[in-house]
This record gives sequence, C-alpha cells and structure tokens, in this order.
Amino acid sequence: MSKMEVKTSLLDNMIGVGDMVLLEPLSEETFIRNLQKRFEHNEIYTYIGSVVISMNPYKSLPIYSADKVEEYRNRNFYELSPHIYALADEAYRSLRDQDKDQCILITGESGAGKTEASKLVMSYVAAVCGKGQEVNKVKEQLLQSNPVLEAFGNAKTVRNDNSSRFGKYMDIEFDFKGDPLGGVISNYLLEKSRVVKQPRGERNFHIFYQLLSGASDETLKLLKLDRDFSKYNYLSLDSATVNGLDDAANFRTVRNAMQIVGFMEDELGNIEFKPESRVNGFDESRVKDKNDLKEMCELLGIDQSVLERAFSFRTVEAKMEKVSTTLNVAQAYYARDALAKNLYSRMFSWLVNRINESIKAQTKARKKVMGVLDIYGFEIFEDNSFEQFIINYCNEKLQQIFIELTLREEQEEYVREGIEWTNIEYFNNAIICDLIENNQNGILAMLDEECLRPGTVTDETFLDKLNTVCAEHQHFESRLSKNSKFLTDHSLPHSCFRIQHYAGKVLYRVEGFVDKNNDLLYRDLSQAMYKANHCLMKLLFPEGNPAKVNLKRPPTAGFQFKASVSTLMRNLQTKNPNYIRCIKPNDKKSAQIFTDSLVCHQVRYLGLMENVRVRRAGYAFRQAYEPCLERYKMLCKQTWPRWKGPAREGVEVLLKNLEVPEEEFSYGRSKIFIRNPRTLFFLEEKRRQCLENLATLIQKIYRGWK
Ligand code: AD9
Ligand code: MG
Repeated sequence: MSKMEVKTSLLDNMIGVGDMVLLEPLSEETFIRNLQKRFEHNEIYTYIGSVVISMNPYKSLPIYSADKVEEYRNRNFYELSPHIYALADEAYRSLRDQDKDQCILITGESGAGKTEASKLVMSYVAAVCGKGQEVNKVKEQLLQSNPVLEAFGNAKTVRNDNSSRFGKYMDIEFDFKGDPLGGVISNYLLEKSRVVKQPRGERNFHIFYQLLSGASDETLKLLKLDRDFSKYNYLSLDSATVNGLDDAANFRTVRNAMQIVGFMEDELGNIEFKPESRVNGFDESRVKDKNDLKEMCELLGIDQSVLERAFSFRTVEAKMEKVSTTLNVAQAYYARDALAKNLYSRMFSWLVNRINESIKAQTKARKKVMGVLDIYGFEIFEDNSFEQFIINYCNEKLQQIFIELTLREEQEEYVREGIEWTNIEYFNNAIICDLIENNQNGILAMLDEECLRPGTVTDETFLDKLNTVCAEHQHFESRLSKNSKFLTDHSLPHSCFRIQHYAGKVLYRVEGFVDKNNDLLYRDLSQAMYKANHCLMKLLFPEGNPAKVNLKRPPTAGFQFKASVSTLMRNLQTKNPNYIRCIKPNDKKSAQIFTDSLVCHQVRYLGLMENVRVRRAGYAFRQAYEPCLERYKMLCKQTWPRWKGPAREGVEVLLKNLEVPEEEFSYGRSKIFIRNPRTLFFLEEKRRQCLENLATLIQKIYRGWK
C-alpha cells in the first residue's frame, strides 16, 4: 500500500456516513438524513472530526460488551466505526502517553443521554486502565459512586425518567503509568425545591420511593416509616411508580453500592432518615399532628419542644437585641418546607463529601487527571422557575466553552499559523452569558441587589427592576437593542420575563426567585437542628451553633452558583477537551421515532453545522513538526534513523516520499496541518506495518541465533 487507500468504515453508505466531514453534499437536510439513516440502523454514534454525536437509541444495544472494549482498545480514533469508546480511548491514551490532562464535556438537552454517556466513558476507562487488587478496588468505588448519587440526586421528570437534578463534575486521577488512583466529585446546585413539591407527572428524588419499596420491614419500623406512599405529603402520587423502574431492586443496588464505596452500616442508617416529615397541618401556627413531630424528633434526637417552638416563632437578632415574633400559618408551612429542603440538600452535599473521602487518592504525588462533566441538560418546561434559569445558564456557559475552544480557537489557530483561511460565521452566545452574569447589570446581579435591599422586596419588585434596567439598555445602546436577548413585549404573561437562549426562547415566571436566591433558614430552626442529639445534624447546620453568632448574610444561591460555574470553566480550560454532543430523536422516549423538527432544532442550537463547516474547510489533524517527524520518520529512508535539518523540511521530505497528495496538507509556522483523517490512517497504518515487520525480523534473527 503505497498510494493512499481510503478506509471504508467512515464512508459506508448503507448505514450513512460515519464522519459528517465526509458528507457529500453537505446541507442541513443531508446532515439530518444521515443521522436518521444511522439511527435506523442502530448506528447511534457519528463523528464531526473528533467530536462525537450520540443519538439516544431509547433501547439497549449490544455495543458495550467486553469484546467491544477490546476492539476499540489502543486503536486509532478514526480506524473503526464511530463509537463513544473511541473517544474514551483516545482521551485516555493521550492522558497516559502524552501527559495531557483531559476533560470529557457532555452536552445536550434533558433526556438526550448525557448521564448514560458519562457512565459509558467511565466504565470504558475503568476496563482498560491498570490491573491488580488495589487498582480494582479504586475502580469499583469510582463506578459505584454513580448509583448512590443518582438515587439521591436524580428524579423522574416529564422529560426523563432518570433526570439528573444536580450538576456533577468528576475528576478521575491517575498515576504516571495511567493506573487510577482515585477521584474527586464536585456537585452543583441540587434542585432542592423538589423535596417539598413536584410538578405534575414528576416524582421526588428516587431514594424516597426506593426506601419505601425496598427496605426491610424492620428498617422501616426503625425509621418510623410506612410503605404506603399516600401517607406522605412530599411524595407525589400521580406518578409514584414509573414504568421500567424497579425501585425495590434499585434500593438493593444502592445499598450495595454504598457498601462498596465504603459507607459503614451505621452511616447508612443516618442518611436513611428522610425529611419526609409528616409535620403537616398547622393550626394557627401550632403544629396540629404532634405525633408526626414527635416521631421526627425521636429520629433526629431533637427536643420536641424546641422544634415546636421553632415552627411557631421567629427570633430576629439585631444589634444584640432579640425579638421574637409569632409565625402565621403560611410562614409556618414555609419554615417547615425550608427546613426539609435544607436538610436534604445539605445531606446531599455531605454524601458527596463522604464519597470523596472514600475515593480520594492516597498519594500526594502529581496526578494526571480526566474530568467528566455531566450536568442537567437545557430545560424548557411549561412553567420555568429559578431552577431552570440556573440550569440553562450553566448550559449557556458550556456552549460558550465549546465555541471558544472549537470554533473560535480553531479559526484563530489558522491565522496564527499563517494558513489561508476564510472565516466561518457562527452564533456566539457570549451576549446571553453577559446578560445573566454581568457584575453590574446582569440578571443575577440585579437579583442579588434586590435580595439585599432594605424595605419590601418581592418577586414583582425584582421583575420591575429587570424590566427597567434591560429596557434602558435597549433604549440607550442601539448595539445592544439589536442583539438583545432579553425579550420584552406586551404579550408576556403576568410576572414573567423571557430570554432568548442559544437553545430557544424560555419564559421564566419570577415567583419564588427572591426566596430561592436568598435561601434563608430561620435561625431558630438551624439552632433547633444544631441542638439535636445527632452528630450529623451538628455537621449539617453549623450556623445553628449559638456560640457562633454571625450576623453576616450567607452568599445567595445565585452568587454561589455563578462562582462555582466560573471555577469549573477555568478548570476545564486548562484541560484538553473531548466533546460528546447528545441528541434525542423524539419526545416520546421511543426507539422507533425520529422527529425531524426536534432533531433539526438540536442540530441548530448545538452549532453542529458550523462545527462541520469549520472542520471541513479546515484540517482534521495538526501536529508540531518535531513530534510528527519523530513518529513517522521510520517510513522513509532519508529521515531514518535521524534527520539532520529542520524538522519542517524532514516532514516535507517524508510526505513527498510517501506520495501523499499535496492538497492533503498545509505547512503552518510550527505545525503540519493534515486535511483529511484518511491521511492520518494511512500514516498510522504504514507505521503499524513497519513496526510489525520489524518485530518479525527481530524474532527471525533471535530464532536464527538460537
Ligand atoms: V438530564 O439532563 O439528566 O434530564 P440526560 O442525562 O441527558 O438527561 P440520560 O442519560 O438520563 O439523559 O438518558 C435518558 C434515558 O435514555 C436513559 O435513562 C436511557 O433509558 C436512555 N438512553 C440514553 N442513552 C442510552 C444508550 N446509549 N443506550 C440505551 C440510552 N439507552
Ligand atoms: Mg442526566
């Protein structure tokens, strides 16, 4: 094989084209038909260069077996048909062999398959890295953290029966050989409002149902719980059971997983108490059913009268003075719900910390890192609240990083390297990120300002402020008004504002924004919890410690989220990104339906067409001259064993000698740019053959000697 041969795996037309870069002719229509054809043949993965598009098959496919892992192991990215394993393998090898920290960025809307993809990447990496008892224990713990976190942090929504209600970023750490050492998980804003209220057709977090269906009678008795869901206000009834979800079996899986991760039996007990307190029905701010309150207090080791008082009165401390006011019924309900939400979300964070303690690497040596990001996907519901606003903001930031790193960076590199290039237009969502996060007049800043302002603050005053400031902007800055993504018009329903996100227009209802952002828990309640005779409560409610009177307000939920997202983005930018773009084929969770309009919408907002265009107009592969020459110099007599001149000239001689067509590459200032993945296969294949021949030769010589 001296002339270049084309590998067929990416070009096979029966099942569509494996790499969109090779699609002829390229249009949105052909792009979508190609995805459809592949989906119908169960080919759910398609490349755009090194980006993997993953289509949710909504059925289990036989493509994740141990044999498949072996097939993809140590193979070149473009060598076999597209698979998420190819991406995982490439990322892992590049981390192990080239010492480059990696991150796997998985994006797509709710139900598109991000969480499944993140688990596939983790299980692939676990299968191919390191061996031995210690290493296996680490792997097992890392993998088993998934079912635990999903039980406590996922729930059925109308979009997805197993929807992640928290953002998760996990750094998997490796030693210099590429053996796993441990990991660190960061969690982002759990949707805690779900604990006390779920939209129609949705459920509370899985763990509640799992516990009531799967725990033994003794455990339930100990926890003073009843199997009957209908006894609990906080558990929705219209969708308590979900088709295809076996809560009881999952409960056993989770318990087992917790043991593997390293939870002790008594800790398991600790987290199984639930804030599904049946402290219902307040009567003029007095607790009606004292039996429920009594049970909760017994479980948590709280003095009943203290908690009862905390549900009835509120103490405000100002300038060393304490003033007690009674709570009315609505305020008492509010206090109860606030306590339940805080108890659950703090317990969730505790759980993550506890898992981190178990899985943390036992060495201080430098580590190689692979980060896997699986967050909640972009959401547009009928009713969108603060949570959707936060979730969608996070998705905007991820889209921004994709634009920065693939579209902008790629084009800038051509300019830097002096390669001829015509710019390709793409939509940059920086303007939407700015609208939300700008320190002066971004929506989050305005919300904070309103929350901290003295006087009467309501969701409505916040909305007024938003409308005034954003309208002023539109008025004064014509540039902004042309592009403004804050949409004001007179057709908006009452108490709403609308944002033109990169993925679509979303109407947000302001109700609850101020409150959720403030995220305050009456001090009497945190003190009551702190006084509990239960070590976990002291840990979860440290501000309840009477010795620590801190009049400073805690940072708002929005502020904290913005800060943690910004840290995450900085972290991701230090790593080599690998993208998985998830797409859902239909809204019915069906394996048969391919809804054109839905897919088209996702293809558009994910910027996939621009992605192919940039990639096609450009070069699929680039490498600095020195390492390129080093890798392939064995393929040419003039460059082997050593090339004496500048590396760039060596590469020139090499490619000429191998008869690679001239239009296939360009010489940049410091790098060689190769247009088509096929050329890379060709080089790699030649190199493999060469090494094989060498090995056979050595064997022959060795045998001859014997
Ligand atoms: V959300 O933003 O957390 O609401 P995700 O995470 O994008 O969403 P998820 O991975 O949970 O979606 O996938 C939804 C469902 O699709 C899964 O529960 C599976 O039933 C189904 N799915 C997704 N990917 C695959 C797959 N590769 N093979 C089989 C899949 N089924
Ligand atoms: Mg998910």
